[in-house]
Amino acid sequence: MNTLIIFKKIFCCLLLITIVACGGGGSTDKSDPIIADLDGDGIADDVDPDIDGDGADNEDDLDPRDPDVIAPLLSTLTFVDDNFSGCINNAYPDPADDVLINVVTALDCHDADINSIEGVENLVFLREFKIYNNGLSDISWLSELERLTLLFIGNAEAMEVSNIVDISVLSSLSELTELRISNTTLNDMSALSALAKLDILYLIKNEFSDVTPLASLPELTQAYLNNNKISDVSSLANIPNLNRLELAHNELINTNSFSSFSGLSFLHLGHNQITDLSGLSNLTSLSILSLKDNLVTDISQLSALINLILIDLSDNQINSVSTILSWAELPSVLILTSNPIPCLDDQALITRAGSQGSEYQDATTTCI
Ligand SMILES: [Ca+2]
Ligand SMILES: [Ca+2]
Repeated sequence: MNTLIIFKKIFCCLLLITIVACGGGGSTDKSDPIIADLDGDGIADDVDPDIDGDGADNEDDLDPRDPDVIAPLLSTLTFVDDNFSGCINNAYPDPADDVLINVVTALDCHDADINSIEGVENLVFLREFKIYNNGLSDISWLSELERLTLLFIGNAEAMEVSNIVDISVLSSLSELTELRISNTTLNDMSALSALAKLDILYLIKNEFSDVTPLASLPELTQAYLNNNKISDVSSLANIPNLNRLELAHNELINTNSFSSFSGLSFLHLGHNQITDLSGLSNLTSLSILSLKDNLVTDISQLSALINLILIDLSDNQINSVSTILSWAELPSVLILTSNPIPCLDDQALITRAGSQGSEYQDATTTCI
């Protein structure tokens, strides 16, 4: 056989193998769901930050699998409240340089005389929304904002009470990590039980009494529940990382619910009707404790709380401070104003605070 023909046959064979290998390999990649690569950039979909290759990352893409869809222009949306519209325009001020709504990720529209947030449901990329101190009553427009991680609603304490009476929409905002609801007449927080990522919660000045919905929030570290109608927080004892708990101006009459809160470092129980501190005796992680304005007479149960940096016991009926005098060192700040303690002990504390360089707010005007 002619050597040229043999050479041609071998060459064709090799070429065919190459075509089959390359072509076959490519089509296998695209049809195999395990290594699907929609935009063919060599990065598999499950690890590709921009699956459709349209330049918008998946989390900023209204349809991460359609290269023809990213997000509508902000100028195509309408908002019924001119003041809300004005706040958005102030935040994204150049209408000529129109923006896609995927850049509208944070809005601070507090104190802006806004009565309706209708239209916000289209700002689906919103992650942080501050809309407190306005005239809102209907917050159901938040239901589509699944990316929200931070939300402030309600009014400041000094303002009129908020008209918001229905917060059921919040149960769908499962990405929330920080939520503030203040100065409302709300008394049912059950919508919050679904917010499994909630870390910081302010519910100041409302009418809540039952806090059990918070028991299912494993990430909660800070709860500010001042100015409500709470008398029992025992349901919160199993929240693993709860570190700061504020319950000033509530309806607590004892400290029994606190005996299991061993991880707390900050506890504010001021302005309640507490007489007995026995529930605090093993909270040895506490560094800041306020019992201001209660009905405490005996503080001997605090003897083990040697890690306290600040303790406010002002405006109580404390008649003995021997527990505090037995500590090797005073807290950095000790407040005993307006208590009937022995004047000799008051003087002793003044002297010790002076020598230790700590702050002592004395009981000189009320000591006996
Ligand atoms: Ca890809
Ligand atoms: Ca994309």
